[in-house]
Amino acid sequence: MSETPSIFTRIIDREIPADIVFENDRVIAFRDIAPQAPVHVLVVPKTAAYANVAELAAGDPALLAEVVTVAQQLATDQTDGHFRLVFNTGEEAGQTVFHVHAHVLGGGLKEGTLA
Ligand code: DGP
Repeated sequence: MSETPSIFTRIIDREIPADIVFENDRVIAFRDIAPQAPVHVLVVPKTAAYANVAELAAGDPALLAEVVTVAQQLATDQTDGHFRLVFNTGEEAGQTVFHVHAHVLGGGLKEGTLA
C-alpha cells in the first residue's frame, strides 16, 4: 500500500508505544493519549480498510459488533459498567484519525483501577 499508515496502524505494528489494554487478531484497545474521562480507551479494528463507522457498518458489520462487544467488556472490567461509546465521523465532527475507532468513555471507576 502506498498510503502512509495511520497512527493506529503504527501502534498495531508496535512502531510507536501505547498502553494496550486488550488485543486479539481483529481488534486492539489502548488508552487515549489525551483522556477526556477517568477511563478513555480507543477500540480499533486492526484492518485499516475502514475510515469511519459508517464504512465499517457497510463493509463488515460483524467486526463493528466485535468493537462494541470489546467496549462493553472493557467498561465492565474498568468502570462501574456505564459508559459512552463515541465514533467521531468526519472532520467537522472532530475526527482526526481516519482509521475507524470507538472512544469508550467511563467515569465511574472501580476502586484501584487507575493506580
Ligand atoms: P478522533 O478525534 O475521534 O479521530 O480521535 C482520535 C484520538 O486518538 C484522540 O482522542 C487522540 C488519540 N490519539 C492520537 N494520537 C495518538 C497516539 O499516538 N496514541 C494514543 N494512545 N492516542 C492517540
